[in-house]
Amino acid sequence: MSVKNLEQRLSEFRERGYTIFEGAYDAGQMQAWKDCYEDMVRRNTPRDAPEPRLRVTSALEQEPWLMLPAVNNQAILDFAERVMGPFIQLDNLTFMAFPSEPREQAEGTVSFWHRDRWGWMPDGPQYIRPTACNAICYLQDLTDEYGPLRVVEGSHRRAVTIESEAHRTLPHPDETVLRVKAGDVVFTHCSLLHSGTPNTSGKPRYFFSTYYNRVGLPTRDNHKGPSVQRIVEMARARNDRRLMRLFGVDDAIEPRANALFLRPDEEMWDKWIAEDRAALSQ
Ligand SMILES: O=C(O)CCC(=O)C(=O)O
Repeated sequence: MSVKNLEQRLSEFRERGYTIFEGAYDAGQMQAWKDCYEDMVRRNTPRDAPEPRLRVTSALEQEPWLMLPAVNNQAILDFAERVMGPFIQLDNLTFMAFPSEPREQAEGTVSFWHRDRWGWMPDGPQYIRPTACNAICYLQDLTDEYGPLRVVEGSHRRAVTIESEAHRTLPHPDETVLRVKAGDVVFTHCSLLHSGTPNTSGKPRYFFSTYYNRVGLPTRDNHKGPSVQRIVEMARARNDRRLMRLFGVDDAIEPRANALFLRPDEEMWDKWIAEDRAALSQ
């Protein structure tokens, strides 16, 4: 795990719109996820579907104990709270293996440029705290063959536009190409312009996206299913407010949402984070 401290990361994130947690997951954990993928696809695909559904959504409801580490990573949640305050909720966990594409077809293209859900087109250079963040992890080294992640650094604070439909799938003149390692997590601001790259490796390109938004917003994953509710009950038994909040259960939301805002937000966040920690029973 990278030794960067929270403040260093925060200033990097504010500047560039992302930060990388190196080695967030080890080989054993990643292998366990990969081993389960085919079966999750099978369960995720309706009987009458013409093709398997490769994009596994609500992965946590299918495999709660296997997938929980992908959403409840303490280093990433500590940082997310630094960025958005103690309001972090899971919007969606997507687990997917992108199939390989013919090289001739993919040559010189990117997947598609976009900002993420709840993002916006910046209209000034100031840093605005995100309403949502994406924690993206790849389960193999992102070589040129597997398809690196591309970002336009600072595009969460600059009105970087994509001029035409055709430009959506072309490399960007200001892009930075991130050839991250297996198990690294790229944590992005929702307004950072980014794109994947087609996979031409001949093998599946495993990836997951843990998308966090601000508690109170709607979530794409349904957290009311029996498996996720078992996690919530376990969290309740320990009074683990942060874990319960991930699934939309936040007993402190009313006073914190209506806190009068007479002191800097970070000061109030620190106090609330300390309260949440103190409330946790061992
Ligand atoms: O496939 C990739 O590398 C990028 C994924 C992505 O753009 C996203 O999760 O929003």
